[in-house]
Amino acid sequence: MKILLSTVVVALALGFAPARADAIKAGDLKIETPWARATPKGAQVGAGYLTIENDGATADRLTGVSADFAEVQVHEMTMSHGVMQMREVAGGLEIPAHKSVTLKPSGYHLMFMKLQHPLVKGQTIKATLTFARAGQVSVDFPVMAVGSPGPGGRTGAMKGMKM
Ligand SMILES: [Cu+2]
Repeated sequence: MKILLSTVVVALALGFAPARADAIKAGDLKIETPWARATPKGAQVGAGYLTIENDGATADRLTGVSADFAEVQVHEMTMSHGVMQMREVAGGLEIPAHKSVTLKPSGYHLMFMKLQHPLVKGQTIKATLTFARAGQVSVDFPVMAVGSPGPGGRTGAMKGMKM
């Protein structure tokens, strides 16, 4: 019975994930599966996630992100004295040559701060990513449910975490 149930849950999770859109390309970079988490009413912050793949032979760097509904920073999660904390990635997020970097819950994320409106499930938000080499890339982030683990359908390590 347990097995049956979890199969149903997985099927549901897959069924509700957005269709995988074509990757956005910018120079050597490929941006895949952007998504954001819905925020409760009155929340000041939200988070966005995506995968950035570098097909080139030279490292690139995500140096900034802007949006018209919030101030945006690139954050990393760190464990300090047994407590998960987040802080801005100093000097931008490196995307090594021939590697991909995934921003996901409990890891790197885009932090939308001073939200001017809540992030509503089913809507899409836009942000512009600036890379040192690839330049500016406009990305649409579909907003998924508050507790959503994202298009991959798994995180596990999120218990009790808000971001
Ligand atoms: Cu953060």
